[in-house]
Amino acid sequence: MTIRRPRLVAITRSVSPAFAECELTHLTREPIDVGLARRQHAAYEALLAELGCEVEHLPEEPGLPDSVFVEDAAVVVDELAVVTRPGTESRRGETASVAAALAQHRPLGRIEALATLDGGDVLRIGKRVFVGLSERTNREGVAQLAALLAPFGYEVEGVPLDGCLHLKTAVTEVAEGTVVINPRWIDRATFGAYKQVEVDDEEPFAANVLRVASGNRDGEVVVMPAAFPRTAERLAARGVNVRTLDVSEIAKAEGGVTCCSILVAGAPSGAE
Ligand code: CIR
Repeated sequence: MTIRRPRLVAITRSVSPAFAECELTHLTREPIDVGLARRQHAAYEALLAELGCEVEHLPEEPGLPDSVFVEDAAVVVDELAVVTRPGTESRRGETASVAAALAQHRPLGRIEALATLDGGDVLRIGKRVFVGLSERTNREGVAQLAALLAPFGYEVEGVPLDGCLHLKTAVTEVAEGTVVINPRWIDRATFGAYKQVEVDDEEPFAANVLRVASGNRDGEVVVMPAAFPRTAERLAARGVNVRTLDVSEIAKAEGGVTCCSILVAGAPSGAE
């Protein structure tokens, strides 16, 4: 029998040798073991592959410390990929190679100066697109994204946040209609239309989880850092299929599990 599975491409890039010089906004700099970060990142890619993603690994960028965080360079919906203009100067060089990779999968749109927008600030839930008004993303960035996505029926809204780097540091979708949220950084009322699972008080960074729906035998899986077992337990109690990874070195760079990939859903592929 032929089973037709939806393709799910995961665009990734290895940890730069300059990773220890990453940008930091809310965290204090701690020594980063770049070798360990690379092994943790390789395990992340291996897990995505195991979950049924086709991993498209971009070449390393030795001069761009934060280039492993590909999520910030683009926003992808079914109809379009929007190449961002990252809010920090040191990261603007990351977008060209990501755009070239995405051009194989989607028509491209672009956020233009003087707008700024980091992909980590963009949370799409169905046709609603929430955009964090963070230190990286300005109102012009929200307006340009809204104009690019409006023809496809997406409603884009700017959302204030406080105390964390990106919107998706504070909230992500874990299952259809359910978010995991840290209400200290974001107003819960903004997400009042969804069921909410709060992070454990001792795990403020646990709201950044990666939902992978690749249609493989495990069904839908939520990937999250192993450092947050209490929140993982809360999600598992709701029936979420959680897989954890040790990403300690990536966390020291203020990154999480969504930041290290861009998931691009594709047409069904003939399989088995
Ligand atoms: C930065 O400050 O830009 C990086 N050190 C961390 C970016 C993390 N990206 C993300 O949450 N989407």
